[in-house]
Amino acid sequence: MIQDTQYHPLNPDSLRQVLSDLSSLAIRLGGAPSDWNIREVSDGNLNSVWLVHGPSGSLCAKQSLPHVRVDPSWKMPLDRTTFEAGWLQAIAPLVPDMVPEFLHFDPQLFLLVTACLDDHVTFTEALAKGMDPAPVASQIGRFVAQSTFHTSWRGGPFENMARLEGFFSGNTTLTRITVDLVLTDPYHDHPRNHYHPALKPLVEQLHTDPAIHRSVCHMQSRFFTAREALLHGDLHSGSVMVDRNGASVIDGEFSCIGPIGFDCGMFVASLILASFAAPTEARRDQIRQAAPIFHQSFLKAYCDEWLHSDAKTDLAPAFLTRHDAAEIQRQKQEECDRITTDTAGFAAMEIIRRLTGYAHTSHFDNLPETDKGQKQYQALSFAIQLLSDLKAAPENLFPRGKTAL
Ligand code: SR1
Ligand code: MG
Repeated sequence: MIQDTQYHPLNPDSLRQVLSDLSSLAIRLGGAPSDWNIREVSDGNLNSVWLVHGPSGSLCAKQSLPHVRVDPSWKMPLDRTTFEAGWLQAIAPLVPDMVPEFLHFDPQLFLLVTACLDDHVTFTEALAKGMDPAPVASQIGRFVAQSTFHTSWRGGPFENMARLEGFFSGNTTLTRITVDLVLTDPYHDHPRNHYHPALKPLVEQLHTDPAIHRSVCHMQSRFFTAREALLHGDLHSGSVMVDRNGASVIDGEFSCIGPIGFDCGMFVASLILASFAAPTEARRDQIRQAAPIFHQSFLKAYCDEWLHSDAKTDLAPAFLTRHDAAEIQRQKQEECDRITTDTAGFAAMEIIRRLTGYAHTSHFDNLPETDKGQKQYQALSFAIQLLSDLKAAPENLFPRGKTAL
């Protein structure tokens, strides 16, 4: 049992002291502690984050607070950085070029230290500045495929999965937030919900329409019972840092075991939201096209792993299927279809909660008020259409005729 007794929220002075006592980090930064520039850059909902620069190197320090950072009255246990550290260490060997390097974790201070992604911005910010989203979408498709395949029943012996389940099932604090904020609150009146007044008729539909509630129950059941792989758990565009060389995924504090389509759906939802918020039709189409690009990249990388990975697995081991190419194809198709349907359902729910729940997207922030209402209405209508008919949702989300692939 981890004791919280030595915990205290850090400030730049106390962080400087903590870092100076850790020789490998002090050497990385170089010079004397007084030479280090420590800048607080917390902008997520939950934690404190600092970037530290010294004469010879840099790092990023992230500490849990005993409450939600943006709402100190919302008290919260500290263990989220423990799970973020566990997630980073579990997936870094699988996608080493797509996550920041793990440097240190202090379980008493709940302090996680990683490499600093100097000169990166969030994918949200890059989208707002007009970046072509296709290369990042393609890269994140590979990221989700590689990080989930190798932490799934198919990517290793069942003992690996048992170990991951044992650890990440403990992340009940942040999984509770996902369960409430993403999977439940938007479908009834809840004091945390808020939305643009133009969305009122659609919100009433979300609260009362039996077809929507049936789909919500189905997606909730997928989330709880489809124990497929280790997920990032919060893969929106703010969890992806980009520079001109590519993308790095951060913020794995919501990591949990669940359906692979959950991570896919979170990312696709960010693209769909950004496309509806786009200032011109051309830009809207460009961002919209990145959703099928992500999806195709995911499917290709996932199937490549399936065919070429030499992982020892207890799920359909090669000797059961190697003489029957059609059977392999059938199994792959079935699994890809299931992930794609989950992707569409969870994407719809993520779009809905980012417009009507507690934690909104910033994609629409800079639009004039009337535009904002109108564009959010279009985005929400699209998500409601997806969720109302889950069978048709994959084709509506990734129309075959319109894909650039
Ligand atoms: C109280 S936390 C609200 C949201 O912020 C995080 O980034 C997750 O998306 C969570 O749902
Ligand atoms: Mg985050």
